[in-house]
Amino acid sequence: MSLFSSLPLLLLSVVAACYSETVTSEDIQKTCPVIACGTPGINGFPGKDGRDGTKGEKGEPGQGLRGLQGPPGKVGPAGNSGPPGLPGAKGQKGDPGKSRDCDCSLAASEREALRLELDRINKWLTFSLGKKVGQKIFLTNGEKMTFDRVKALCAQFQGSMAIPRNAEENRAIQNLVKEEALLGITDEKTEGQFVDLTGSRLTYMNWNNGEPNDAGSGEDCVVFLTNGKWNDIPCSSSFLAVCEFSV
Ligand SMILES: [Ca+2]
Ligand SMILES: [Ca+2]
Repeated sequence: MSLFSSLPLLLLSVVAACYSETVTSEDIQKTCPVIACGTPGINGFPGKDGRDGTKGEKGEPGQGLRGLQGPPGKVGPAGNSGPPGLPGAKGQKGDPGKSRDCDCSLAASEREALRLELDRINKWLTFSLGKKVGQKIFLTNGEKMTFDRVKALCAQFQGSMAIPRNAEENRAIQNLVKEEALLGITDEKTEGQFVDLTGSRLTYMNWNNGEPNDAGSGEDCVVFLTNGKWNDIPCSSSFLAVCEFSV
C-alpha cells in the first residue's frame, strides 16, 4: 500500500485514540489539541539539499610521491657592475735596475763600433761601385729607368738623383757611368729654366753643344752623356739610374 493511500487511515486512528483517553473535555481543550495528543507521527521525508557552503581553507599538502626535478631554466640577463674592489696588497720590492750611466756607456761603444763598420762598408762600396767626391758618393744599380722611377728608387735608399754641382763631381759621374745616365734636373715647371729636385736654380751646368733644345714634343729631363756633357731629353725615356748619397 502506498503512503498516500494510507494517510486517511492513519488520521482516523489518531482521532479514535484521542477519544478513547479518560480525560475531561476541559482538559482536552487545555492540553489536547486533536493531533498533538496523539502518538508521535512517522518522520517525514528528507528536505531538499541546502545551498553550497562557503569555501574552506586550503588543505595540507598531500602525502603522495613528488615528481622528478625539472631541468634548470635559462640564464637570466647580466646584472649591473658592482663597485670597484679594494686595492690589492703592496708587492715586494723589485731588484735594483742597471744605472743609466752604464747603459749610455754601452750604447756609445756600440755606436762607435757601428760607425767604424759603416766607414769600412763605404770604402768597399766606393772601391767597387761608386765614385766619392768630398762628402758625396755616386752609385748606380746598373738599371735603366724613367725619371720618376729613378727619383723614387734613390729616395727609397735615403739618397737623391745625381746632380753634379761642379766640374769635379761631373768628372766623378763620368768615371762611374759607361752609358748615358739620368740626372736630377728638370725644366718641367718652367720651360727653359732648369732646376734641381728642390726647385733651386743650378749654379753649374755642362750642356752639350746645341742643348738644351726641347726638341720634338718637348724635353724636360736631362741625361748625362758619356763625354760628360748634358742633353735635355723626354722624361718618359729610360736611362741609367744614378743616385748620390751623403757620407
Ligand atoms: Ca724643356
Ligand atoms: Ca735635347
